Amino acid sequence: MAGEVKDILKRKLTGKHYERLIAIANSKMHRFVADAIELTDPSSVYVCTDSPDDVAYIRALAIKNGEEIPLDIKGHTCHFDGYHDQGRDTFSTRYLLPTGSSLGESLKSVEKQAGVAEVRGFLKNSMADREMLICFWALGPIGSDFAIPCIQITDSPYVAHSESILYRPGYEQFKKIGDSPHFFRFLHSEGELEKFVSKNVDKRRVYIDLEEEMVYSVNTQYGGNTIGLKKLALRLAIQKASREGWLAEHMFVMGVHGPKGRVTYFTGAFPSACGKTSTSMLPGQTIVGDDIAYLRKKEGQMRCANVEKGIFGIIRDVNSKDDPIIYEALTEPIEVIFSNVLLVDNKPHWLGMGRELPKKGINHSGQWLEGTKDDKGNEITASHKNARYCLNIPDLANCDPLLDEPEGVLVGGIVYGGRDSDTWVPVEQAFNWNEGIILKGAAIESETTAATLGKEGVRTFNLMSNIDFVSIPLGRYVQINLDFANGVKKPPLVFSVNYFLRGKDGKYLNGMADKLVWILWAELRVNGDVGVLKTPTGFVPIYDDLARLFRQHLSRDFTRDDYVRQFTIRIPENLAKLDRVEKVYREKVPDTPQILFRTFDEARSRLKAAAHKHGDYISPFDLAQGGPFDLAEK
Ligand code: SPV
Ligand code: MN
Repeated sequence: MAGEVKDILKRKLTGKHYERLIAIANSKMHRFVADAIELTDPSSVYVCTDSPDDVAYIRALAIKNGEEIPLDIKGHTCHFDGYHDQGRDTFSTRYLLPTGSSLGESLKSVEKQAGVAEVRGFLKNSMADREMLICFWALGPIGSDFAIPCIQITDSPYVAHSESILYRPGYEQFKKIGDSPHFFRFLHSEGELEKFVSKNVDKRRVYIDLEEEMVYSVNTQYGGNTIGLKKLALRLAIQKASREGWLAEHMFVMGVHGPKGRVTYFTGAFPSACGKTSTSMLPGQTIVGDDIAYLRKKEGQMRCANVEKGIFGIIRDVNSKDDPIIYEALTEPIEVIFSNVLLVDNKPHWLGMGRELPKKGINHSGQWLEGTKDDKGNEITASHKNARYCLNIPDLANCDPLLDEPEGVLVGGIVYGGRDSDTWVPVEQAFNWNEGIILKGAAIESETTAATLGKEGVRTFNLMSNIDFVSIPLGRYVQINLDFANGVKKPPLVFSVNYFLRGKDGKYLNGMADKLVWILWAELRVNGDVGVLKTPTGFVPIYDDLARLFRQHLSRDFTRDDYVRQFTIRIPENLAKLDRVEKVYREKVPDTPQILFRTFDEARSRLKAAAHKHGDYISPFDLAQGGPFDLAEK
C-alpha cells in the first residue's frame, strides 16, 4: 500500500476497522477509500463485514440518527425522503464524458473534468459530522460468473441498510478477488440534512464515470438515486456487458408453473410502475427477482440470474386482494423498510391498501392533514405514489428455489410490456427473435409514472424499458440484443403484453388478475402445448385456449366478445406507433441497425395488406376464417 494511502487510512480508521479494510488486499479499493476520506472528512469510519452484527449496527444507527423510525411490527421501520426527492432524478443523473466523446443525444452527459469538480465540490467535507460506512456487496449469486463485486461508501445508514436487504454480502467475496481492479465503486453522501432529509436537492447530482466504473451521488436519499447497486450499477453493468458479450437488463425473473409441475423461467422488461413486480408475484408462480437481471450464454443456452436478493417495490394498490403475497409479507414480523408511506401511531398506511386511510399523520411532507396542498397548489397524497417497501425475497412465500443458483436459470421466454392504452393486444408472440427484439422490445412506449421526477402520463419511447439506464449508444444496444441469440440452440420466445388497453369508452379492457392467463399462455407456447393465430403483428392466442385458461385459473368465463374486444388488431394505431417509434430512431439514434428499419417496413406492409382485405379493425375471428392456424409452430 502506498505510504500516503496508508497514512490516511491509519489516521481515520480505528484498529478494528483498519484491520478489516486491509484484510482485503486490494490497492485500488484502498486508494478509493483513502480518497473518499480525504474528500468528505468523516468524523469516524465503520467498515462492515458480512457479519450479522454489522448489519444490526447499521440498522440501529439508522434508527439512532432518525433516518428510520421503528414501527409497531418487529423488524419494520419507515424512512422518509424529502418532499422533492421522491423519485429518480433523470435530469441530474449524467455520464461523465471526456471532451469530444458522446453516447448520442438521448443519453445525458456532463463534461468529465467540470462534472467531477462540481460533484466533488458538493461532497467536500460532507461527512464532517457523521460516520462513513464502508460496505461490500455482490451483484449476482455468490460464486457465480454472473457476480460483480462492489464497494459502497455512504454516510446514510438507510442506504447501507437497504443494500443489506437487497444484495448478497460481498466482504468475503472481495477478499477473493485479490488485487483485481474489476469491481464497481459507489460514493454517496446525503449532504446537509434538515429534519433528517437532504436539504440541498438543487445540488443533487448522480454522476457516472463509465471508464472508472464508479458513481458519485450527493444531496439525495431516494433509493433509486443512492442505492449504488441498483440503477447506478445497472448503467455500469450495461457498458461492461457490451464489452464482454452478455446483457444487463431491467427485467424480472420468474418461474412460471405449467401443467404437471413443469417450471419454465421467464424474464420480463416493463418500465417502472407498469406491472413488473406484480407480474413476477403472480399467484401460483415463483419469484427469482423483480427488477434487474443479467443474462449470459452458457453452452448454447441463454441463462439469467437476479442480481439482487430483495425487492424495492412500489407500495401502491398493494392489498390483500390484488397482491396477497406481498400484503401478507408486509404485515408479518420480517425485516421491512417502508419509505414515504403515511404513519399513524407507528403503523404504515398507503394508497390503495384496501381500507379507508386516516385523515392525518406523518408522511413525506411532514405532519399531514387530508386536503393539504403543496407550494405548487397540488394536493398532497396520504402516501407518495412512488412510496416503497424493501424486503428480502427469501422472506416471501413464493420465493423460487433457484434464487441463488450460481448457474442462473434457463430463459424460456422474454416478455416486454409498456403502458399502452390503444395499440397492442394483451398478449402476443413475436414471429421470431429478431422481430421480438425489434418490434416488441425496441418499440416499447410507456406513459411516464411517479417513479421518476416530472410530469406523469406523457407517452415516451422506452426501449427494453431500459432507456433510463442504457450507457452505450442506443443503436449498438439494439444490435447487441439482436446478436445475443447467436449460438443459442433454442432462443427464448419473445412476447409482448399490454395490461393497459382501453376500449372506446376509455375503460380498461382487462382486470388486474388477467395477466396470469397471458403469462400461463406464454408458458404453454414455449413448451409447444398450444397453437396460435397468425396476425399482421404476431401470433395471438386461439380463443378456446384462453377460455379454458380463464376458467381453470380465474374461475370465470372469457367470452367471445371479450376476445374480440381485446384481440382486435387495431391497424391505424399500430401504423401510428411504428411511425412514432421509427421517427425516434431516425432522428435521435444515428447508429440504428438497418434491420430495424427493414423490419418496421415489413410490419407496415403486413398491416396495410391486412387492412386492405379486412378493414382497419380486424377481429381475430376474421383472421381465423380459413386462416393460418400455426399449429406447425408447436
Ligand atoms: C424503478 O424505478 O424502476 C425502480 C425503483 O425499480 S428505482 O430504484 O428508483 O430505480
Ligand atoms: Mn426498476
